[in-house]
Amino acid sequence: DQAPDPARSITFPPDFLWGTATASYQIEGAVREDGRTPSIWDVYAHTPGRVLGGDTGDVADDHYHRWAEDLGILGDLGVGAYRFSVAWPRIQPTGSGPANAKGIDFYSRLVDGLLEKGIQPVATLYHWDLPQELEEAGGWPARETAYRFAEYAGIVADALGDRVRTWTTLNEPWCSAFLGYGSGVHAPGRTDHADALRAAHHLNLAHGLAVRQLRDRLPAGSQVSVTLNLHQIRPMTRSPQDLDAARRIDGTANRVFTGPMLAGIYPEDVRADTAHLTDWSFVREGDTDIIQQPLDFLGVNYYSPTLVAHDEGGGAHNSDGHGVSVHSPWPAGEGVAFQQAEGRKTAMGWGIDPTGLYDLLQRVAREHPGLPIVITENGAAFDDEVAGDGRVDDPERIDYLHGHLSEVHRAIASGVDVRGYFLWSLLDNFEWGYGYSKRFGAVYVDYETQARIPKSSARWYAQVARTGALPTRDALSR
Ligand code: PNW
Repeated sequence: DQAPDPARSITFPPDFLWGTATASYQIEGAVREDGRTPSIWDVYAHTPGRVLGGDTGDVADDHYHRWAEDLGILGDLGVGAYRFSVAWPRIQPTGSGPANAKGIDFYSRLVDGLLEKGIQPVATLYHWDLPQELEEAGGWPARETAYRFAEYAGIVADALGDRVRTWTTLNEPWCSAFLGYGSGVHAPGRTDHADALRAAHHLNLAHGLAVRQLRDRLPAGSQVSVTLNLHQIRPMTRSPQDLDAARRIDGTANRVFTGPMLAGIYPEDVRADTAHLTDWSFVREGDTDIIQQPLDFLGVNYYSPTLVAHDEGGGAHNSDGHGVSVHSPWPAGEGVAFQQAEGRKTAMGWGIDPTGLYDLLQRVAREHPGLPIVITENGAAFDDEVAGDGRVDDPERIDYLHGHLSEVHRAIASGVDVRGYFLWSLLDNFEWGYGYSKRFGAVYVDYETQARIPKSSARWYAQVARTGALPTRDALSR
């Protein structure tokens, strides 16, 4: 590769961390091996009608067996970091008790392999694969699950803490609570808004308890974080009704997590907007002190903005903010209509708007000064195909990444402390309710042969990661 022409590129800070991300259930397969028990996603995916095409994570990318090959691909990409998640049912098959050594061994090998290649491991403790046994004991609406999670966090910290420097407790607790227990489009597929709010609180509590466990066990200099899919909410107009719709959605999308985690409070308006569902007595004295733990950075996942308007009809619009579902995930969503953006969309139907990422970063920096940010996921699904010559050309993905990275750069230039960026995802994988129909990878996976084919976006991203420089749009089109 040629050195970037400074006139035709914008440069990121020299210590900016470039990475890619995956999650255990989406790539590993090997669901019955080495003592692993079913998670809520195994049960959900095996329930007819839940996942598109009846797809399951039984085999996925077979990464559990092909991890060494996948490390080779990561090495070729030249990224400085790799974000993966640890499958709780591999570590504690019943959701409590002693560690399963074979489960630990898998992640231990993976971490050693990353370090050998000079790639920094970034471990997420929970990317949605709750041991089914814990769901049967009540799942996240049950307080006990938070204590079980803290115990599990301690086990993983003891096993990997000597080598993993960067930790994330939860990935996107909004999805776990409101898609899992509210709209039911994610596992375990329950649909009760009061339960979803209880789940949100117990996920918050689990985070706080786990941070304490990590701080007690990890060596000094370790970094501890949480990843939120903060919604960049855009009211359709500045009318008081649209602004109020945006405020209410912001409450259960964002502030029900950032409030207790970063400020030690549940916002009054969120409690008031959901008072018809619950009296919030599940929040016990002292809980918010546990939840509010100092963090080394905030992980932010961003894909698309959320456009909301007051709905004149007053009826609940059943949407997840990106697509339509039968039950609404929004406990305070009565009278709110979700709109689709004009213009280009990804294969998920999500509008492409890189300025949403800029606005979101500005908001986090304004409301939480001094808290560094890492973009732990950003990326897009497109209808990638293998051409006759065996190549996968994905110019739309390059354009998507280019647009979003330009906005990250603009945010950094304006003073926002963004420390890193992780492309979702390294590999095409099991895209939850959409099964294998949506491809987010920089690397194409042939699900018949398990062949990995780096897409043109992988080569493009490798150059960006290696040089720390983003070609200008002008250079991109030449
Ligand atoms: C995130 N929504 O999921 C997850 O962290 C990844 O595992 C996933 O593959 C990726 O984004 C792409 O979807 C989300 O409905 C799923 O708002 C659904 C929503 C948001 C994020």
